[in-house]
Amino acid sequence: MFHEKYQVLQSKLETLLAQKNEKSDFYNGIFDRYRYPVLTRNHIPLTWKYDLNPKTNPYFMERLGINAVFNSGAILLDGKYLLVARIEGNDRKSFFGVAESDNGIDNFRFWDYPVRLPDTSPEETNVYDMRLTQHEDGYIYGVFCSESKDKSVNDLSAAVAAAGIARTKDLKTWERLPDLKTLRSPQQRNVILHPEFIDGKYAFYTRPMDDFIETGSGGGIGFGLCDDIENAVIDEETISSERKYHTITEAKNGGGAVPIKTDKGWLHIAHGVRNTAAGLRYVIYAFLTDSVNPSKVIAEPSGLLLGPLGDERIGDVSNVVFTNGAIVNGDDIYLYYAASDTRLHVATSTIGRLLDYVLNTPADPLRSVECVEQRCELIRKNLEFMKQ
Ligand code: BGC
Ligand code: BMA
Repeated sequence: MFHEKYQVLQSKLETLLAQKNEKSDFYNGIFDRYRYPVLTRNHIPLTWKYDLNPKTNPYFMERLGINAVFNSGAILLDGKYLLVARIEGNDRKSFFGVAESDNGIDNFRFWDYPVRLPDTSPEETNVYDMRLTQHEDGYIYGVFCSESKDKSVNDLSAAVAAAGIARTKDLKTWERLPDLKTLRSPQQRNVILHPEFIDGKYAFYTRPMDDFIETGSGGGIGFGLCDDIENAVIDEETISSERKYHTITEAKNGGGAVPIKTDKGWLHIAHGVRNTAAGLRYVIYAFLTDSVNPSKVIAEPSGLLLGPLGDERIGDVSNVVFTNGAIVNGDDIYLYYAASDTRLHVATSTIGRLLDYVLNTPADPLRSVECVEQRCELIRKNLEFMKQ
């Protein structure tokens, strides 16, 4: 019985891992969506969940269940598409696991063991949302959220979010560096290391916030420089893409994938959050910054690039899409985005398309009356064009 059960589950897993993905019929000309998620809780190896010895597990029970696989860092390494996914156990603690595919859209398979980050802080309770930066100094950096209990207040749920930094060359052996210190912001989440030196310094996109959830006075996606990555301290954070009233970024925004270098500037794929009666709604948006000064926004299209659609809307934290990784291969872009903190999807596009999108989608005029004018102008041009 035990052996049979194992065979059934293992062959189900192999079928899932061998499943070919295909483009869905979603169309907007900007990117393609795919029929199947690339990673789910069902992609986790059985060895991570079951005790496979019938003597110690006579009922063939899950001993350590997995609840969700989602927000994932991404990198192309030696021709392989590698994702460092956020995996959440049934115990609510997140950790990282590397999944590998040959083509970036299907057959992602987890390596034998999850990532073991050096344990450098007894206070750290949870880690999640790693951004992988292939830096010009030769290392791959993983910058992630490191969460601890806030013991300064008498509230069981009070927490502190900081940016943890680890580095590696192969995603197997990781060296942990001290967390990023931002002297003017008490909390940090969604921090990304820029891939190149700026003025000879390491450059980080930050997300200044006053509180664990609320950004408070934090005006948007921040940017700051530091001299020493082994003791990273940022004094001043300037604001790059701003939060704005009555837009998709009203409540918060934050970096997503590591910015992509193009001949027109740095392409950013980030997230924006607004509040609703049903809780926070997370969407993905894009903008372009200056080639020389990557914090200076030079184009920011109106509204969302990708929002939760259909089944994507439903999950542990519904009405959320979130990205923390993309892979560029030639002109092709693979954007990994998670739906509702539950599973991971891919969307594909090209640098050419996304540059056309950021440069030619009009900016948000911020008021209904002007949005109508903007749309009427499009309609007028179309009707005129169709008459010809
Ligand atoms: C969760 C994150 C979430 C954050 C803010 C953390 O405890 O693990 O998924 O983004 O709280 O709500
Ligand atoms: C955040 C993120 C994500 C998550 C999102 C929605 O603040 O850092 O981990 O996907 O909330 O819960």
